[in-house]
Amino acid sequence: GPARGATIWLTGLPSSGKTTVARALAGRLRTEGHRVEVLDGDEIRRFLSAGLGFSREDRNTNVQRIGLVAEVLARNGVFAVVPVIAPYADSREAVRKRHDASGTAYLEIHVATPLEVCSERDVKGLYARQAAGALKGLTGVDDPYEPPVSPDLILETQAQTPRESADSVRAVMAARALI
Ligand code: GGZ
Repeated sequence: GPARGATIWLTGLPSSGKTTVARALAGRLRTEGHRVEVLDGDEIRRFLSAGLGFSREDRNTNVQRIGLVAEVLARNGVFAVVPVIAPYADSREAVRKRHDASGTAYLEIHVATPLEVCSERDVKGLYARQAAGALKGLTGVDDPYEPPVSPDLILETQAQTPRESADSVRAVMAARALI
């Protein structure tokens, strides 16, 4: 039959390693011949979500837009890999429901790198800017992050290489007969 797609959502704090794991996973899946799209939050915010900020309402709008695109792709046989913070449980649940409604597979992966490790990495300098008072409402510091209650997988990226994390996600996909 036709290829079965899925959305693989990587939720977690800034600098938790979402994008790195997403790229490693996508590369691996492409090598195996699967169709893959990475919907990166940073890039989406420059186009599809241009003009949105970081209020609860704007983050939820952003997450619903990305969820819509991911579901369309996944329903059409693509693996949509989504490294987006998605800090609010209710908006992640709405995305899952959208997938359930069309019988499209959805995996929620919690990139559970501890805040201290994320702020130490500080890939984009956001934690430093928050500490200096130049940025307000940073997820996990002075803005909420609601951890997933029952994710399909929890990644401890401080104890794993990106490749190992990608392999763990792949194992869940295999267990669900997605690959
Ligand atoms: C969180 C922020 C913030 C605040 C800017 N809080 O690593 P980045 O820096 O380049 O990409 C991150 C991006 C987060 O967008 P998402 O679409 O993943 O977030 S959400 O799901 O909450 O809509 C981050 C940057 O925006 N950034 N200010 N205050 N991340």
